[in-house]
Amino acid sequence: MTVLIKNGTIITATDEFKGDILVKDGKIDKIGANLDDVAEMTIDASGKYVFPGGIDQHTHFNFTFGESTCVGWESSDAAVVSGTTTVIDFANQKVGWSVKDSVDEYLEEKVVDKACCDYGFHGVVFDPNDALFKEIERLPEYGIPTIKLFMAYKGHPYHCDDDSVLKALQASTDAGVTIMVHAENADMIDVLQKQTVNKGITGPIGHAISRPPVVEAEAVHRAAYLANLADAPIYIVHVTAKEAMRIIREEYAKGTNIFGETCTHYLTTTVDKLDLPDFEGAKYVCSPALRTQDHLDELWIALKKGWLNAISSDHVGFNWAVHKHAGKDSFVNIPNGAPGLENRIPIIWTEGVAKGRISKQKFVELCCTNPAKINGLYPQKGTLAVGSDADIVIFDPDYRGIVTNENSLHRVDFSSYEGWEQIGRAEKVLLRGELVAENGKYLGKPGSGKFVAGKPFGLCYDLR
Ligand code: DUC
Ligand code: ZN
Ligand code: ZN
Repeated sequence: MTVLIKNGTIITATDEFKGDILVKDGKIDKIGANLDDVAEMTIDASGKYVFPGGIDQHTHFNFTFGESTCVGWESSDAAVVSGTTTVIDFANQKVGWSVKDSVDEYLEEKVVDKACCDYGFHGVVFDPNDALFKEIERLPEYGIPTIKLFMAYKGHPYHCDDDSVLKALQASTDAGVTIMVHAENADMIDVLQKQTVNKGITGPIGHAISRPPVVEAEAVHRAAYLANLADAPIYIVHVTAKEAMRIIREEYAKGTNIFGETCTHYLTTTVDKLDLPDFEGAKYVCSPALRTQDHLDELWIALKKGWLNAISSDHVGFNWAVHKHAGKDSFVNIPNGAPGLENRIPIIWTEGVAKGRISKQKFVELCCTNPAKINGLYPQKGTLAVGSDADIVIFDPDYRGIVTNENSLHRVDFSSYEGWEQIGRAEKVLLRGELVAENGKYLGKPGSGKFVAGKPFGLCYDLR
């Protein structure tokens, strides 16, 4: 299949120019001015921006919290219609299993015949034993160069103590595996949760009260020390607090190989949502907790300055009517996480680019290029270059709409952005040269998404 995209304004992480793109056999074959090749499909992109397919490197399909399991890969068309063509999902290690076997089973049972976008995985440690630390050295052979450990969640099977984080970091260095951590102090949270409940605060706001910024900042600092001791890079997922971000900035300036991302909701949604009446606040229970506006403002600056390196969705599709109500009597039991896979590209464009907080190039860097680098997928993914996969978004900046759950594809019973104005949208989306979405409609075939193997130490590409 050949596709010629004519007259668009091409945006990459570094450039902006008018030009044409020729796609051949799923790859970008040519980029230039006035290309006159004959193609099977020609797309006129006049007045549109043309940028690389988005990479959402932080999603949780089929995530289990307590008794609740959230929506899975059948909803991955929601990524594609919004302009995300690759998703890196967290695949949990099963207790007593290797990461490889856990991922293989997950892939076979939940992913292969459903995926609408290309995909990769981060392992998630559930069973930190010697076999696991040994296995970390082999993960790149399986195309999985990243693994996450939870410093939070005392008493949960996936909680990891410092000894596990340190051993994982030590195992990672020579192998080129990037250790990702959910950085919150588990003991502080445990104490504060009990004290908050004892004071009679059991509604969703208790979640934020028991997870103040210091809980995050302390764990980020500790993670940095552990990484230095192991002489390994470390990646902090979902940074929310300005204090935590400042530690990343300062540690990096001192020479620590520390990187971090934030997420759509931490840039756009404030903690007061947790106080909404009638248990509506439960929709916004995610960890770390939402923050006040001053944190949001500083996170935008951090992105602009390169102190944080990517924007992910941290998508978790728990529904409100059933899953979130597991915590009706105590916020402690509200499943953590919020949907956002379908909103990341349009909301970051709206709130970031259209409102002048970041440039178009920064948008591409944070939502496409850096996630590809971090996960060892660059330059196959995350950029528009000759030889790269033809994952391409043709974006209409003049579109205006209102986000509604009714018009969403994510198969969750609410949208975190209900009623928000949306500026711009993905008019057409190509995945490896195939037109897979147009004006919010998915045109592809579930199961057509392919696994993309990550190369070791994506982070070694210079992110700053
Ligand atoms: N951490 C995540 O990254 N996602 C959902 C819940 C959590 O604690
Ligand atoms: Zn987490
Ligand atoms: Zn997450």
